[in-house]
Amino acid sequence: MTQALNITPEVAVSTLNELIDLDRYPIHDPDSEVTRALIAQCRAELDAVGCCCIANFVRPQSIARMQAEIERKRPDIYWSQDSHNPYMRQDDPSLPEGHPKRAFQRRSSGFVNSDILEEDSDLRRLYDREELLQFVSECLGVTRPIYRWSDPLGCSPYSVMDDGNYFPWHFDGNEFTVSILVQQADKGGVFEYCPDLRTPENENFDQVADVLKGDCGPVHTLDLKPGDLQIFKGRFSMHRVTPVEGSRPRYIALPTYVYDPETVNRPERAKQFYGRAMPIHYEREALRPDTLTD
Ligand SMILES: O=C(O)CCC(=O)C(=O)O
Ligand SMILES: [Fe+2]
Repeated sequence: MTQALNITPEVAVSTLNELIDLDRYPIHDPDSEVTRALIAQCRAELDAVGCCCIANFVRPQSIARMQAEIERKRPDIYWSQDSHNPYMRQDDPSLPEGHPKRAFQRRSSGFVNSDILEEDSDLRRLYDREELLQFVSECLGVTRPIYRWSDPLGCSPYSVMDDGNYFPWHFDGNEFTVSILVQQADKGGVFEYCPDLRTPENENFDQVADVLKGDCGPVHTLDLKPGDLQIFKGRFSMHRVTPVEGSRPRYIALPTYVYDPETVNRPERAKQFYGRAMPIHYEREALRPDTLTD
């Protein structure tokens, strides 16, 4: 944690300023006019399209350090291929064909899991900052506190997609994700999402099925650039990343936040994405954030 006893407020701000462009986005000063206006704008975007984007939020030097960290971690990336329905659950043959729980798409992608981030990783330092948590919480306009996620593998990983990789339509296991693009692919690797396609009360299976069949009606596209910060309600807005093409891979940092700090991914999802399930995933399997399918 940054606000350790021996760190002065000035040092805390200057270390945050190494990561975030505080000149343009002074989130360490939540009451400043600039920050208040920024929060209002993010809330309006989130209300309108379930997602907001802040250009050049993370400094280019910090993005360059994240990119170098991912390159150093290449040998430790967990690469996987799997077929998924949007809920990352197994097939349910009792349901009719055409039900979205029965619609599987092929994924291939890699993760630098959160537990192997380097000690002085810029992503780790960013995720640890109280100021970012508070800022994200304000932007979301939540009425109850949000927390960093307890999932040791999935709480703040880098997602890596090489030539040919695809990340199909799905809902997340956690409520909120902050995405920071670290490197853009030559071609493809575009983030597409359907704002609030389901709510905690309504799975909206019919419209989910339509999107899987190719209905572009509810689909929005986000043109992220390196350093941009996106806040996104991944548990309610179905999303995907289109196939990456070309020799330059797509790298993105995914720090995540939840309402219930105790929940973690189901063991099934932890194995699919991060290569293993740990005791915490089994111990907390029954603890779900809501009654939605995942
Ligand atoms: O790579 C992205 O932009 C999103 C990845 C994603 O949806 C996920 O990891 O759940
Ligand atoms: Fe996701």
